[in-house]
Amino acid sequence: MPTNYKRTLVTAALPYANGPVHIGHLAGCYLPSDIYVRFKRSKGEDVKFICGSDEHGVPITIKAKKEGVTPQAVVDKYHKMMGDAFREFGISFDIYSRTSSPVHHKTASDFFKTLYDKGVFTEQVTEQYYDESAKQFLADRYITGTCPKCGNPNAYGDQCEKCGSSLSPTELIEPKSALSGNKPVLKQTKNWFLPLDKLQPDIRAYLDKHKDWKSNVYGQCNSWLESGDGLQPRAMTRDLDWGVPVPVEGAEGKVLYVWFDAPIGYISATKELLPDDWEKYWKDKESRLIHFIGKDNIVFHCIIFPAMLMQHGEFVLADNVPANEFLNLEGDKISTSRNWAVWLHEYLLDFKGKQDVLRYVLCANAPETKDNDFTWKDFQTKNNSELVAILGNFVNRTLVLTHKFYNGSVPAADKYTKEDLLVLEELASYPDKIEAAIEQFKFREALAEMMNLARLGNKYLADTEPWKLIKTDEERVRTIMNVALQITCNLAIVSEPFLPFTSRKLFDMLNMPVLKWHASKQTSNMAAGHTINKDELLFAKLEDADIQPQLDRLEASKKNNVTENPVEAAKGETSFDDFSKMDIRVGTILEAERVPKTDKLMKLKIDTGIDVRTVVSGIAAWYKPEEIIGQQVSILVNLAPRKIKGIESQGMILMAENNKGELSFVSPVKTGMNNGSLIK
Ligand code: B3M
Ligand code: ZN
Repeated sequence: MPTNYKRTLVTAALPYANGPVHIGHLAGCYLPSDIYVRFKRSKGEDVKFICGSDEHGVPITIKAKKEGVTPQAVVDKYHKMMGDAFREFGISFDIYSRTSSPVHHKTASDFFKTLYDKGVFTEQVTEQYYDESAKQFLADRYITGTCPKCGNPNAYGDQCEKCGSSLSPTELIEPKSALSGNKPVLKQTKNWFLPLDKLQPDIRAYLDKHKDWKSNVYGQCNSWLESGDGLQPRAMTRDLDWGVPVPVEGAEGKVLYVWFDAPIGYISATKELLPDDWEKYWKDKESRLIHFIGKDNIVFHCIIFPAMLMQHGEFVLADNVPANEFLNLEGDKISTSRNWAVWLHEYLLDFKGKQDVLRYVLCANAPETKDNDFTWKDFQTKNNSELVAILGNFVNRTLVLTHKFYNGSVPAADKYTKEDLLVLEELASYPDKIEAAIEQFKFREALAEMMNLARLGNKYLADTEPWKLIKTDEERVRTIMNVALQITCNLAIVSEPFLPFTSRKLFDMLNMPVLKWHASKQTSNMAAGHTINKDELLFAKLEDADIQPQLDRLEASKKNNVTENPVEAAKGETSFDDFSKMDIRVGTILEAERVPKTDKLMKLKIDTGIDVRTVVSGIAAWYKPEEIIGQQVSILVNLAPRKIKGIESQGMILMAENNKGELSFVSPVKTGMNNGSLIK
């Protein structure tokens, strides 16, 4: 970490305004960034915390189409919802802006123009998929198909979510338009590319200066640079109508690539926050830029955005990008479409006033070095046996006894014993331990140290037993309670970055002003004679009945989503005439045998009512020959004959296939449908 910086600009990834915020978002980047910023503020450092909604890109337009509303309506709705959720959870952005703002459009547009005028971009005419019925080019997520790497049938044009490969639309097997379900055609279009291949040496040099980054981040960057042919030129414009218009001639109907404009959103939001002062955070060499993100955003923040900034020339580059891995929920990947998530706005309804409990559990389980799991059982346990039993218990005992013995007035410490001195020494050592962990982005460790301080307090009370001693050595109890109150006060200070609501309550109960970080290195913040306020419980025990509704809700989501694979998109329109050309009949299987040397194929003899014919069908994995003799099936009888494994197949049996790939005959459900009955 550089020591000679004067100010820090902290950004948290701009979430797409296409859905509410869930615990994965919070744990991935908003909570760690908030802890970091709150800590810096407590230290009295100059820090600004920037975020906002990412309101462009295909995720937004797809959502709009699904909901039958305009993209603007989508982003308006979710921008407000996300901003509210962050605020409720104490995520203390200095600004929560949005990329549809005029400041941003101008900033992003100017940025592009600067690079364009410098001749940074290469113009390339490429073939892109085009949906003829929707009359639209199909960027990124508008196109789906089978992943060439892992065979996932629902991969997107830019990425396969199953195996994580980054893809280009033309790599997809059997591409399909997400708009119409039709097979798209290739059509020529001109776009502007950032020549990352040529910029690779500069990016290499930049990364080499940051070997101190988290190993998951540095490692991922390295593999981008070193695998295959290294970096490739990447289009920075798209043929879409939602986004920042490309500000050059001949670019009508094109907008900036969302990953070009979104990170510039950090700059725009800083401008909006500090119209006269923003440049010092972005252009002064003594400013430190830190991006908090999730692991799926690493390449954009560590390679593409820095490359853009370098080409522009005026801006500082990120000094660190502490990306987290993913948080799972009850052993399963969080999924918006399967409603497998804990939504912040719903949590607030069920656990009113318990924002800090979720902050605590998410930080304690933060996916800092590997994917991690959130479970409701663990949530309950951490609440009951850590927050209630350790932190809450220590504070409560201290405050209750202070009221009981001294009417709420802080007793003076008289003579310290050796034991007291050791405790005070240890008390003073915590801030540095916590600080060191936070500065290394090890928030779990920092939180654990904070809790260890509460443990120290508990142990001190358990060892000294002031509630017993009060009968025999009142003098000694004064000192003990003084020490316990000093620990409580310092807990209020060091817990603030993690548990801001609890910290505020603690300061209120102690009747103290909010103290800054440096005070936590002292052991005499509570002056003798100072009167504390009435105590209240910091945390309440959670019963099984409190978390059961959450488990039930997840169980219901599971039932609604029997399979992970969504049902295939509808096919394009067809005409009745086309459909009527198919001659589909009820037939009965007379004979069945497996085709030798194949896994799947069966040779069937079928009575179609018209004739008896041979059909080869790929059902051997699902049916045994002896089971299906006499079975009624549907058969397309006018399909042109085809040779399969040397056997002429004269028709096709209709099968239902579910999204697990299991097959079933489609048979009449009523008896009396004689062979040759028309299916229409
Ligand atoms: N909106 C992706 C995401 O929400 C994207 C981040 C932009 S950060 C500049 O994961
Ligand atoms: Zn894949």
